Amino acid sequence: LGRFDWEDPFRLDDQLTEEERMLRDAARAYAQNKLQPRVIDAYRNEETDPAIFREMGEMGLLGITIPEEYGGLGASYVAYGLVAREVERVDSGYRSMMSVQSSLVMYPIYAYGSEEQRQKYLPKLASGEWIGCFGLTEPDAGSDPAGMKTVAKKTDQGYVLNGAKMWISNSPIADVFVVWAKSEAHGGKIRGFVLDKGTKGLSAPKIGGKLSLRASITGEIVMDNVEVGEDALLPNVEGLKGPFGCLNRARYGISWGALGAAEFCLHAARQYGLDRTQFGKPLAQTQLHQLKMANMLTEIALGLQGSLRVGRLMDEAQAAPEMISIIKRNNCGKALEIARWARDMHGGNGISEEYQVIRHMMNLETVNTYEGTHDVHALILGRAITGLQAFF
Ligand code: TGC
Ligand code: FAD
Repeated sequence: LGRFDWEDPFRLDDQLTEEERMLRDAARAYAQNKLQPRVIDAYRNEETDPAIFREMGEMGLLGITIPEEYGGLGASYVAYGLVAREVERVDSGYRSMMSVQSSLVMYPIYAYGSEEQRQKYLPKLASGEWIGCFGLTEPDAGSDPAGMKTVAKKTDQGYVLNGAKMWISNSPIADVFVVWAKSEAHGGKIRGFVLDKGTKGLSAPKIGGKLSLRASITGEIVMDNVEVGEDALLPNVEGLKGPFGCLNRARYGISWGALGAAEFCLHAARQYGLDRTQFGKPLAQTQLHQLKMANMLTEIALGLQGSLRVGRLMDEAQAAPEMISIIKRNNCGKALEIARWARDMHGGNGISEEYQVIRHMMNLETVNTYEGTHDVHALILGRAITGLQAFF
């Protein structure tokens, strides 16, 4: 008979390589020792510490799938997912900072950029000296990015960009802005541009008052006649497949990350149930408490196996976007449900910052929405199942 470990029900650990386990353990140590002690204050005060990027860079956690010659580790997508899980075990906002930098800024520069752009940006983004952001969403174009209004017009020296991006992670503290715009010189097709902080006409005001993801700063990107040279254009991609190529990777990482948050919630609910006595016995000895934990454990175990499978396929360049929609949608939706259960199982204490489950619950509302909402991923899958598209 095999052994059973409730903390690793399907023996995920056995399915990892030695390098993946080492990276996972390093990320866990960093997250628990350096991020966990500051998260409650950061969340309460809605403060993002830019030093976190430098720390993550030193640990090698930024752009870990990017080849070593550009400052990455050349690690597997499974390793990337494991890191996301450890960081999000502490807070979805910290994982957001890491995954935007890695999948949405370093990846497009690596995959679509010129050699000069790779050399200029990747090492400094990998070390965390520079912070990056990714501007796709606009005030009137969220789920439907094809409806974007940002335009790039050709000039003698390069391009002039006009438009506004909304809900952009990291933007108020960013040095590097990957933005997507309709380029008139390319028949109105969507093209990517890399903008540097300080360029005239470029600003990134903070969006305040978020009740979710408060440890990760979010802002707008305003482009008011931003003039850039030809060298700002990402030369090697055209159309929506540019930003979607990045989103595939970030969505995949989120599928692991959300389950890290869910695991925190299961562990917290278990401990609370063991410590708290009502009606003369620990809550953990009641059938309802156990049923909820069994449901949580089952969803987490199944979700992790799904992410691992898709990660292995990504490493073989065999993953389809629809596979990523399944795991992003499932794992975010289930993690949110698990966090809500955990909040409930903590009773009144569940609403206190001290017990942390409500922070995860609030964060997961964003995680379930960004990178394609729960329903948008259902429509992507519905289209694949029927061949009929129901978006419009
Ligand atoms: P559609 O006709 O489906 O496709 C247009 C072109 O794009 C290609 N494509 C993909 N390529 C690679 N990977 C994918 N996943 C792709 N999906 C589509 C497609 O082949 C086609 O190429 P071509 O060459 O034929 O032109 O486009 P549509 O306009 O009908 O798309 C509809 C829909 C709903 C699927 C899509 O727009 C969508 O996914 N919407 C959700 C938007 C979204 O996810 N936004 C995320 C913004 S970034 C963010 O949230 C960061 S938060 C990060 C953090 O803080 O952690
Ligand atoms: P909408 O598209 O207006 O959707 C509203 C509702 O309508 C949703 O329930 C949706 O599922 C539903 N809906 C939409 N279309 C359909 C349809 N055809 N059929 C049925 N239902 C539909 N974006 C970036 O580009 N970069 C970032 O770094 C970034 N970071 C973010 C950080 C935070 C904290 C948040 C909250 C968002 C971030 N986003 C970012 C934006 C995010 O990707 C969008 O919020 C998301 O794609 C949804 O777009 P929307 O908010 O415009 O909602």
